[in-house]
Amino acid sequence: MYKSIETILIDIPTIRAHKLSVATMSTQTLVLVKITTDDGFIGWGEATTIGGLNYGEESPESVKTNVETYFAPLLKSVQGLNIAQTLKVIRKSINGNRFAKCAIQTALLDIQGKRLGVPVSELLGGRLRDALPVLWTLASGDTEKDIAEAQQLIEIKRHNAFKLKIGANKLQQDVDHVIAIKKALGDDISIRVDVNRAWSEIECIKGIQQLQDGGIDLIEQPCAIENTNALARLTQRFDVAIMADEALTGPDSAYRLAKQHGADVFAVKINQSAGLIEACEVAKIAKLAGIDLYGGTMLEGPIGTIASAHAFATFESLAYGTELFGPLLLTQDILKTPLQYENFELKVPTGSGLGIEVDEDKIDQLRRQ
Ligand code: MUC
Ligand code: MG
Repeated sequence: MYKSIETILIDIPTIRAHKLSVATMSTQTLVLVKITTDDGFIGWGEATTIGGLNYGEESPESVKTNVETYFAPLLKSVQGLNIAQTLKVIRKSINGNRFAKCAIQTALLDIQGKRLGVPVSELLGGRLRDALPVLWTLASGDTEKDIAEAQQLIEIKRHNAFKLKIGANKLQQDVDHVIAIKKALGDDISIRVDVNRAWSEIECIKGIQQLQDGGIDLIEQPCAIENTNALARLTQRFDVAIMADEALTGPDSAYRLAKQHGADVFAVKINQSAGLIEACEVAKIAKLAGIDLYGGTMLEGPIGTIASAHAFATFESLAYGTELFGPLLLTQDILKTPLQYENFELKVPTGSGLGIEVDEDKIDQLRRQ
């Protein structure tokens, strides 16, 4: 069935330093998984982390090692199982490793889509839209540079909503930076912030009050991952929407958060959820609990980004749009035809599988030796 499972690390410089509270990125490492079947199908998957182990508990190197040491032999050992049965074997045999699981599942869905001649979105229940709104993250660390960057992106109709990464500086400095950008860009432009869990609960109360008064639309993961009670209290306290990001690690945590209405919005991510199927389950839990949705990113390259797009295209409502801009932050592409970003949206491919063509020569040039 599965003839080979190859894992490739690629380090690609970013177009500028990308500053988060947990790390400053100047390169992004893509972990590409290529699965080849006996009957000649090839499927691609991808995992990315942010700043090595700064963001989550998997690193590009751990994903590569664990895919090669544990996932690959397991996949080679399953004979005649369908994709659902194969994923069940993986879930049963391997704990954690959500990012590695996502990369493998993406490649299996790519193969299945190609085999059946349908896009991956159709394997996930069917797409409800062919394009997704995409925001841009301003994270140069400099207010004037961020304003100029945003104005240029509005001008060329690439993005009209922006997320600001804060939490690395003193609270008041960060809040003033956000309000200055909001004032410069005006009422028509949606501004959101991502604190990446940097604030204590008391800092959250002080900061969010000012951001709410300043017209900011969304506050992402302001406090610690484990402190879901604080996230729930902030959700009850403020009118501005509070979003869970790092606190969401798949359907189980989504269910626990939803039970206490611990957020107004869920940032759904395929890597954090352990796969596209699980990301769709997170979305379903949110829908049942009356929680809005946002399509998140782990700053994936084109493969993980388009896999996310196939999943998000099936969501009934996507009230806060997506942040599927990962490939645009990178200086090099690994596709033969780049993804299509136009009119503030990303097009979801209509070809079978992921609907993209990977440039293997480019990958060979870029792969880590
Ligand atoms: C995160 O926490 O949302 C997504 C966009 C970005 O700039 O960083 C990521 C991670
Ligand atoms: Mg976030």
